[in-house]
This record gives sequence, structure tokens and C-alpha cells, in this order.
Amino acid sequence: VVRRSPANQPPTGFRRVAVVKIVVLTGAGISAESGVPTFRDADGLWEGHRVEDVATPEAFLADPDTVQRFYDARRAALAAVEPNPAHTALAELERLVGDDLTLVTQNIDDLHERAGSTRVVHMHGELRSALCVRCGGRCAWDGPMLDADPCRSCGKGELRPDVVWFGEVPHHMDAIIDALVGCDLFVSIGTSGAVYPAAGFVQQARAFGARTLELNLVPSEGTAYFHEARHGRAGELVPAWVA
Ligand code: BJW
Ligand code: ZN
Repeated sequence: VVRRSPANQPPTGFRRVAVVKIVVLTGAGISAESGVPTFRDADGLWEGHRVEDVATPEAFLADPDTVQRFYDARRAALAAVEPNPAHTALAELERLVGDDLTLVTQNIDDLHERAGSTRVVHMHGELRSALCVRCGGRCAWDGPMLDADPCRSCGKGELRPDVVWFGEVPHHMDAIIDALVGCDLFVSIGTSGAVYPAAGFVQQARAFGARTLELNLVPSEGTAYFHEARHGRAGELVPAWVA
């Protein structure tokens, strides 16, 4: 897909004429080899919770402490993990093709950024951000949110994790749809294809003419929609694809 020239520099004296627009969608599977648990794999549930019980606005209203504990634990665990070769390969891809790559992640961790990706579209929000339930204001957040000093909020209302729960509208949908409509290649990495709208991106990209590729440990729920699927560990498949 990506042609490398010596030292990754564009050949001198040429202007690049053929542009391949790429959209990459990542899910929990890309961070699994870093030690971040996935949602729907056998070892993927946190303290026996179903994701639907902690990842809905209704759950937060009914039992905010349980939900905050769930996200506080995941935020704390982030400090102990590192990006893996799959994240690094996507950062390398951005260095090679620049704006021709749109990296959309469903993940709320910051491993793409820590690997060096600079323009990550976090459609399901970010663990290291807090959202004020009263005014919608956001701020960077690193520590626990449960029992946080209220003075650290925007001052008016209660804080919640800045993430997208079931029934809420994912972020940056307009930009994502534009990228899908205009892309030549759509690659889905480490996602089960169980959650919409992300699970529908392959069909949208394909309807607008893109070639589609799945890289996942096992066939996803949407595997039949892809032109090509490769199954194995992201830490091996993604570097091999970018190379
Ligand atoms: C590896 C690996 C290795 C492991 N290497 N691979 C029917 C049809 C359409 C929609 C709906 C419907 N019924 C209900 C809906 C709506 C609902 C929905 O999709 N529900 C489903 C249950 C059907 N969706 C919503 O409510 C969304 N909002 C919405 O639709 O708004 C309407 C609207 C949309 C667009 C425009 C306008 C309006 C919101 C969804 C929010 C999802 N939120 C969560 C929580 C985020 C915060 C948090 O992290 O806690 O997002 S749920 C959870 O699932 C999280 C994930 O991002 C998301 C996807 O999970 P993911 O990443 O795929 O993880 P897993 O665990 O499922 O899969 C991991 C995969 O990796 C597996 O396949 C492994 O095999 C693989 N793997 N190790 C490679 N080493
Ligand atoms: Zn506020």
C-alpha cells in the first residue's frame, strides 16, 4: 500500500501524483497486546460487569460510584501499559502518508498518541478527559474521578468520564463520514464489529468504492463485508501490512 523510498523521504524531483486515501478504524483488540483488556473476549469483562451495565447513561444515573470506579480503574491501569508494535506501525504510516491517513479509534486509551500518532479521531471519547454533566465543558483528567475534589470541576456541576456510552452519539461523525466517503482503502483493526455506528463503516466505505481489509484475531461479526480479512495478532499483522 505504502511505497517507501530511501530513508522514508519522497523521491526528489517528483511530485506525488497518485494519492491513496486511507481510513483505519481501531478497536480494543489493537491494545490487547499492551495489556489493556478488551470488552467481549473471555477475559474482557471488568469484575464481572457486562459492558451494558457500566457503559450507559442509565447505569451512571442509577449507580454513579460503580461506573466511576470502572473508569477510575481503567484510567489508573493506563499508566502501567505501553503502546505495542501495532500502534507504532500506524504512527509510522502517518509519518509516511500524512493527511492521507485518517485514524479513527473506538478506544479511549491514549496508546496511539503515545506511539506517535498526532491526529487520532476518538469517536468514543477519551479516558484522560472529564466532561461536566451540567455545562458540557471538558478538562484533562488523570487521577480518580470518584470523590474528586469538586473544586477541580468547572465549578457548577458533576463530572463524568468523557466517553460515549450506548445511546449517546459518537464524536466527530461528520468528519468520519467524509473520510469514509472519500477513501480508497478502509482497514479495520482489532474490533468485534458488534457496536454501531463503527460496525457499519465497512459497508459505507465499500459503497463509495473503497477496498476493505480486516485485521483481527478472529473473524469479526462483519467479516463477510470485507474484500479481504487476515486473522492473527495485531502486533504482527499491522506492522506486516504497513511494511
Ligand atoms: C484482537 C487481539 C489481538 C483481541 N490482535 N485482535 C442495532 C443496529 C444498529 C445500532 C444499534 C442497534 N441496536 C442498538 C444500537 C445502537 C448501539 C449499538 O451498537 N448497540 C449494539 C449492542 C448493537 N450503539 C450506540 O448506542 C452508539 N450510538 C449510536 O448509535 O448513536 C446513534 C447515532 C450514531 C451515529 C450518528 C447519529 C446517531 C454508541 C456506542 C457507544 C459504545 N461505547 C463503548 C464504551 C466506550 C467507553 C469505554 O471504553 O468504556 O465503546 S461500548 C464498547 O464497545 C466500547 C468499544 O469502543 C466498543 C467496541 O468494542 P471493540 O473495540 O470492538 O472491542 P471488543 O472487545 O468487542 O472486540 C475486540 C476484538 O479484538 C475481538 O474481535 C477480538 O477477537 C479482537 N482481538 N485480541 C487483534 N491481539
Ligand atoms: Zn460545568
